[in-house]
Amino acid sequence: MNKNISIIGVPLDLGADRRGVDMGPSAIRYAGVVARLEKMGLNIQDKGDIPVTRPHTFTETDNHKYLDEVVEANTRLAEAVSGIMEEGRFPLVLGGDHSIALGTVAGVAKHVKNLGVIWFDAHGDLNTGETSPSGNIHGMPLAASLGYGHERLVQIGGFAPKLKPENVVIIGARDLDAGERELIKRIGLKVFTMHEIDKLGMARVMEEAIAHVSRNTDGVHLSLDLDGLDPHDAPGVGTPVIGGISYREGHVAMEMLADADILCSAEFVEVNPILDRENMTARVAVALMSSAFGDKLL
Ligand code: EXY
Ligand code: MN
Ligand code: MN
Ligand code: MN
Repeated sequence: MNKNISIIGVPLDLGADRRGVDMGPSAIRYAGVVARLEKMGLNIQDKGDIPVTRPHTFTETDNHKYLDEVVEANTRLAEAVSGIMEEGRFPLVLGGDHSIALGTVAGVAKHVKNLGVIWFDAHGDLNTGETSPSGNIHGMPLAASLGYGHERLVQIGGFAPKLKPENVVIIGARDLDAGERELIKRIGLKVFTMHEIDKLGMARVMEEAIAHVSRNTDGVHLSLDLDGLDPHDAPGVGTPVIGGISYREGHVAMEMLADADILCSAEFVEVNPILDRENMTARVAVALMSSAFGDKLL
């Protein structure tokens, strides 16, 4: 596993149209991410935050809120992530709302021919402007990375699509919109909903998920939305959905990813300290990261 990690924060909340998630990177740093990972013997470089333009007024383009600003921030992020990959380091991106996956995946996919993705989330993030009930771009990044949706989102980083459906799995889904279900069926996307996690257990789900994303790929990106966890364990998120992944299930999932040694990049998103209790969600994010990078209990 790559022991050289570059951290980059993205203080973006415009994709969620919900204030507070822009403070996610600060909350995660405050929770001690650098010290925790350094203690594990990893080489950590914190590259600071991507600049995000604050709009003066609300804008909406074809059911996409703040399209210009989200595209601009993600274009910058894609370049920064691509630069980290070029240096042979592992990009660890701190969100920010989940629209930042547009830039992270673009930057990583530029360097990894067949990129696998594990998408931990209560949601599918598979909407387009046509299907989105909210116009919030954080509900669209997986669709756009697969080549579906607004051309400006699909083309971030200057190429498309970034992902093939057979190289992607979603884990933890329990709130999918009608248009998202339709797309999942149409393109045959592998989704482990909470039903499969309850029935098979997280360990078996991860075995299957890891086999699926590593079969025909050259590296795997982990996109972890903290709302994939149960709101009891991760309350500081803007779109909580009850009945989610437990803290322990999250840990065994991360430990199995570390053992499989397939990750080339990761992002932890949707941490909103305003909605949190005692920075618990940021602390959970840091704990999950350490497990994903191979920290062991014994
Ligand atoms: N599916 C809903 C929408 O598109 O508006 C909710 C999306 C929430 C997205 C979150 C962060 O993963
Ligand atoms: Mn999400
Ligand atoms: Mn979500
Ligand atoms: Mn359960």
